Amino acid sequence: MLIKPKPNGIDLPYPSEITPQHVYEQRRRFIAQVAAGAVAGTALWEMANREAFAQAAPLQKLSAKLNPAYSALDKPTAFKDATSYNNFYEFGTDKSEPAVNAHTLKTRPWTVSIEGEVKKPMTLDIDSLLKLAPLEERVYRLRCVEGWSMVIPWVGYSFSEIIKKVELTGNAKYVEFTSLADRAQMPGVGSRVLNWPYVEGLRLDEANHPLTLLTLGMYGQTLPNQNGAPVRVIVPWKYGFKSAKSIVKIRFLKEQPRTAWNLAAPSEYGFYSNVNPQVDHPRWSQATERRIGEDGFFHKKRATLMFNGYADVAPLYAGMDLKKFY
Ligand SMILES: Nc1nc2c(c(=O)[nH]1)N[C@H]1C(S)=C(S)[C@@H](COP(=O)(O)O)O[C@H]1N2
Ligand SMILES: [Mo]
Repeated sequence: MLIKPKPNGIDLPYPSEITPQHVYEQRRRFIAQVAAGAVAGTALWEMANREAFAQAAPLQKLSAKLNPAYSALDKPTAFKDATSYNNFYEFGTDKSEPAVNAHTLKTRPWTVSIEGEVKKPMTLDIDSLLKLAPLEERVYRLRCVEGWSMVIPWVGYSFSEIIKKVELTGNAKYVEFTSLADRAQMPGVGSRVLNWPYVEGLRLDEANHPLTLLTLGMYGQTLPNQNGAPVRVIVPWKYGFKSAKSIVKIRFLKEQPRTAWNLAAPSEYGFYSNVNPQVDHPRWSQATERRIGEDGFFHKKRATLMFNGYADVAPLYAGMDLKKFY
């Protein structure tokens, strides 16, 4: 077998090169479940997962043209991994729970209300959002603050298209994204881990940056519920939690919005939350990460890149102390 030099400096072969894919995927899941103390539940969980997909509204094909200028060359994460290892606390705090629980989310009809400092407030349904601008496919890295990452071919268009459409007043300096919080559809909304609804926000220039993606699909189809159907935002140079799922309201504001994670733990989660290997989380290092499906459980982690590798955004933060504005 050919051993290639590794782009991340790891000189051991990836588990994917020494073991057939289905075997190492199985093994990885097994190890994760041993760690979680849930081995006996493996087969049951697999079944529940398949069943949940069968119960959710079927995904629809979306035609989107790949935007190579905005696509990472990294190998995309397997669809199965991207849809079964999720953070979506409205459906439970365990990584496996959203895949099993999110079939109760009703994604049509669905509207997004756009309000605040705009000249043309409007409520758009999903069909209008799908038609608002040409759909592009963009392969983005997404890095969670917990130290793992994935590579996902998203479908959508720059959020700046929305900004153009609603025409801002001169007072708009920030944007706030609000996720649905409906206890009837979302079992996790009964818990007190976060103040519901889930709220996130960006500075206006961040929201206007072409990389910020109004996201309506992934892997050539509409979003699976566990990934934030029917519409979410993806901000690839920030930690995953900035990328709010299942959005029902977008508000343009004069003042910086309070965000759900910042309210929950202000010393741990700031407003900016740019991926930055030099600024540690108070409880762990952010210097390295594990790529889901590639870097095995006992594998040396790969280095995290400044702004998750999206160096284009650096001018947005010129002159700012990124330790202070974490
Ligand atoms: N509404 C809502 N949005 C959310 C979250 C959440 O719990 N609720 N989790 C965030 C976190 S921590 C991450 S890492 C990403 C995960 O997105 P993915 O499951 O599509 O990979 O979604 C983010 N968006
Ligand atoms: Mo995350």
